[in-house]
Amino acid sequence: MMNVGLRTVLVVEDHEDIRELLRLQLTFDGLEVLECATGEEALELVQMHAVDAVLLDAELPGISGYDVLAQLAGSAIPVVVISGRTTSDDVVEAFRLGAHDHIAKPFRGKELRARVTAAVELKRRHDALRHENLILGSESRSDTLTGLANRRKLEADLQILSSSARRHDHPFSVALVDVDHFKAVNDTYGHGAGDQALRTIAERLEAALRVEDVAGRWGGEEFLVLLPYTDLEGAHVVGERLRHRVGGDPILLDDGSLLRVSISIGIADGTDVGDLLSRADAALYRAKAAGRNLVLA
Ligand code: GH3
Ligand code: MG
Ligand code: MG
Ligand code: MG
Repeated sequence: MMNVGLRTVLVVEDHEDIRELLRLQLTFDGLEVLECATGEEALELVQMHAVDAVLLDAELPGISGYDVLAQLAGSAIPVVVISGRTTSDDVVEAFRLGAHDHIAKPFRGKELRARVTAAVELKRRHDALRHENLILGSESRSDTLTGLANRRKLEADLQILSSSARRHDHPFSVALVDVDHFKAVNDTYGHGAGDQALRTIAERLEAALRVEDVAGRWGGEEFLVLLPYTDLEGAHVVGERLRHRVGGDPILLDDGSLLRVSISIGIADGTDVGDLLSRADAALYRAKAAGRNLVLA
């Protein structure tokens, strides 16, 4: 996704000789150069290629450099305007339209290269930051073992879904899922196999749900499932489906052994988050006490 190799500059200049000069300057610094003679072509090229900066002639036939600039504003591609019009008003207008920099014609090669390189560097830092934010964003919401929503994400979704259900008067339920005798799995097969089993259980839970449902890891070997538009009766149906999907087929472990697991589920409906969770927890406790592998409200 990120272009970490060659950096690409798009040169937009209608005079062929000047375009040639600009290209030579930029390739000198190891930049990859795309070129075109009109603003129309420029707008097409930035759609088709990963462009890191645009060197844009202000005076173009057809749509003007300033129009191109205005259309690129907000695209995160820095634009360096190069222009024979060098009054303060022209320069100010370029910056007002979102130019990153302005170079007067005739240009000095070394200065031109420094300015374009600075624009490319800005884009590189922007990409790196965006990449970091994407990773941080998903890491702070997902559980590293199973890839499901983590507790923080579940708590946030619980607030959103329950208040939406309250406002629109829709039913809302949760299912608290706990793996039965999971300590024995670790004790018998080792912690690595236990982790593998949790990943498979998570996959099976997710696969058994509707897209609008949210399944997450509440902690340890406990999962919480949020069921929007679902009353207690519906939650019971979902709970039974989860119980069958998770416990139906044995889990194939890396060492070739087959592991059978079962889950107990406590369900509750309502829109008061604290009350909902404590009732689901109490129901789960009763399911355990009643012999496990059960769904109880
Ligand atoms: P039950 O719920 O049926 O009462 O029995 P249990 O054995 O599942 O309950 P308990 O709460 O005593 O133990 C839960 C076990 O889950 C403890 C721990 O070994 C295991 N566990 C919790 N988190 C993880 C994890 O991330 N990886 C692995 N491998 N095991 C975990
Ligand atoms: Mg021109
Ligand atoms: Mg537990
Ligand atoms: Mg358990």
